[in-house]
Amino acid sequence: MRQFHHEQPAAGPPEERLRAVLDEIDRTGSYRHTPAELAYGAKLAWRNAARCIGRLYWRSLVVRDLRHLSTAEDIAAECFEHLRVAGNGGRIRPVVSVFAPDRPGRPAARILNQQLVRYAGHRVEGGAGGVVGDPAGAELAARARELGWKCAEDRFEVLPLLVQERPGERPSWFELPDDSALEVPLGHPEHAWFAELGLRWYAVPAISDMTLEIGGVRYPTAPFNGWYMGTEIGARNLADADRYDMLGTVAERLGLDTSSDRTLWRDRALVELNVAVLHSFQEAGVTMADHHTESQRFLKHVAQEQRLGRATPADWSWIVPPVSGGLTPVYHRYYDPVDPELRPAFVAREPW
Ligand code: HEM
Ligand code: NRG
Repeated sequence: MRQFHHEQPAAGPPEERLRAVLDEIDRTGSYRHTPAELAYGAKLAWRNAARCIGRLYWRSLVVRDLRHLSTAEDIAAECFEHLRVAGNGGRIRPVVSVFAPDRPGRPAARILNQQLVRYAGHRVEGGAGGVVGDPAGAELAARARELGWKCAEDRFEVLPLLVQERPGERPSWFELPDDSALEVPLGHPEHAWFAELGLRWYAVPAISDMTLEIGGVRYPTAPFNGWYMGTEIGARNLADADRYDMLGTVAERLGLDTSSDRTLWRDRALVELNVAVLHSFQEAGVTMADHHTESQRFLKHVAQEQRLGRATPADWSWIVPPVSGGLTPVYHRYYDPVDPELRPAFVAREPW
């Protein structure tokens, strides 16, 4: 509360509001943020996110105040609207949708998905004992199937949204409407065969499994999104051996010598995969940052904050991109130390 009043001088001195908050806590065990406190708190939680390279634009976060909604149906409907507002036809806007908070003795509903849009994974019997689709979406797909979801077992099948209103209760599931999950088919600017691989990815990374904590109030249902940095898809989601594991296939189509690690066939395939991701999002008119640009923006943010007399805690191992680390300026320095107690923050959600 003091930080809000300090950074937003128009709100006046904090004392009167602090007294009212303490009084409300005495009477009810908690307190309600004003819309301005909620909006600023959410922006501060982004500014404080030590693992996030995208923080330059923290002031522009669109905060949707949906605290009056707590049923699974209402939450699902507004999550789909979140994706439309954020997707914005490709010009992606950073958005957070804040639903009802936990109250004393009365936890709020939770979204069980890691992200609002994610692909299902299906374990296939026999053979290599592998997974069709995204292994990171296998657990949720299994849960959705138990609840009656029928899946086509495609490689890129968008998972339904699972919302649980109370601990131990059967979650409700909701198929995403077609117009809510914008997707981009992947092709390569020079290799026509790349499109035949049938790869695609969704436009909006919207994390839905973190709790937004502001001034001691916990909002466990507060999905947020920005835009993708290409490497998240090209160097991790499609490349990791425990995700889509595409490097072998890409190297083979490129005709690379895969007989030894020393030919750097993985590295060469990785670059072309990342070229394809950036090229395809651009062609589709969907916002995406490359790791060089986003690194420069981040250091601009650090410098700007320093001029304002503020630290920018950052976790080097998350900030440095997973390809070409040393080519980006974020690699060549250290950052202010991370304090896990810093608030407001997006925190990993504890199981209930
Ligand atoms: C993490 C980029 C917007 C909060 C990350 C990561 C990247 C990134 C690359 C690391 C992810 C990983 O390695 O898996 C961006 C970009 C944005 C953006 C390019 C464009 C605007 C946002 C927004 C918020 C946010 C709007 C919240 C309001 C976070 C948090 C993490 C994170 C909390 C850590 C997630 C975790 O611990 O798993 N971001 N971000 N980011 N970002 Fe951002
Ligand atoms: N690496 C994850 C997404 C993590 C958050 N990244 C963002 N966040 N860009 C993935 O799906 O690849 N964001 O809010 O923009």
